[in-house]
Amino acid sequence: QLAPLPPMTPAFLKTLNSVCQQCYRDFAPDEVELGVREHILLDLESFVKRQFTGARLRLFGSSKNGFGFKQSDLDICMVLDGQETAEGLDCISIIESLARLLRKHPGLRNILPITTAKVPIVKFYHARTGLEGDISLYNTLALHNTRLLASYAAIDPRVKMLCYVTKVFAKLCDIGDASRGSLSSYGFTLMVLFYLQQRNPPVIPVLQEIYDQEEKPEVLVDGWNVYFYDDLDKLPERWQQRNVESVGALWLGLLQFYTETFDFREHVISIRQSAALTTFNKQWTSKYIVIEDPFDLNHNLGAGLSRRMTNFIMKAFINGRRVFGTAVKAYPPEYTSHMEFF
Ligand code: 3AT
Ligand code: MG
Repeated sequence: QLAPLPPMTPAFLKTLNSVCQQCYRDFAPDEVELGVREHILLDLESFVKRQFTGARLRLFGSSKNGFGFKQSDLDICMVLDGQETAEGLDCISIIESLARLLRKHPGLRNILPITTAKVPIVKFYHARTGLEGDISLYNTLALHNTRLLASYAAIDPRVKMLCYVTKVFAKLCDIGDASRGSLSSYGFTLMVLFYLQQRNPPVIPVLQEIYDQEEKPEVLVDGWNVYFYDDLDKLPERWQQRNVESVGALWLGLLQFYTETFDFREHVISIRQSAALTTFNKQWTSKYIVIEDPFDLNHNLGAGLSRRMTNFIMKAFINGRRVFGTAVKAYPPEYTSHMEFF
């Protein structure tokens, strides 16, 4: 049980709000930086076409979902014209020959094929911009979840701001790197979106539950339904925004939600439906942090977390709640050691 905190003051909330807004301004890439990414993509595509004639490259992840940082990696998916899915393709040998080809590209360094992972990729370093990137094949669900995240980002500016704050928080607390055993950016973004859907009144709707027809349309990709309502111009006819909280209040609310309100043992973090989903229903009771992918319903983003890492993440949230939720000028050092930046 957490100790009660002194009441929040309006002045502190105002400061907190401007810190959150500043975080977005400081870290969001501008038009030029986004253009650079598109430029690299086109250059790589024409280079790859020398050997793979029908190749098409597409950006996904944070270059496209609205929550990118200046230094975020370039997530690229390659598909071949006339080939709908990866079925029948030898992805590993394609990745290996793609790596051999990319080694001849004058602007790239550190080409590294990784063929043992669930999704085989070839990693690269783009020397002129200092950006890292990877190319995967037919990572089609990722293209769709990128589009879903981008739609949520477009509904309300507070979505983006809160996702930036959370990503910065996660990086500073060392809890946001899946390759080192913690949670991916994607996982944290799903946590933010879920919270914004659960807020009363909600800040965002559940796009996968809105449809114009009698029944929910079915758009199958790799066996999963990737349908969601993406006609955002018409969204106001279907869903009215009633939440007027500031980003600062929402950030504090998020820390409170995940430290006080949300029952991790009982419930799944799931952005595809508004009704509660239980860990029991999903048979995902062995993990504490359970995050369901919005499309691949067999995929738990928290599956790779050790007990130790889970504790570390929860402690970061509890510390965050104290730091951002206590209206005093100076914090005792044990609260701030995690987050010198703020
Ligand atoms: P960064 O700004 O790069 O940290 P990101 O959203 O690009 O944030 P990643 O580079 O880790 O995140 O991942 C790129 C995309 O790959 C995001 C999502 O579409 C997909 N993805 C990443 N991790 C998973 C996962 N565990 N399950 C399903 N899709 C994932
Ligand atoms: Mg990325």
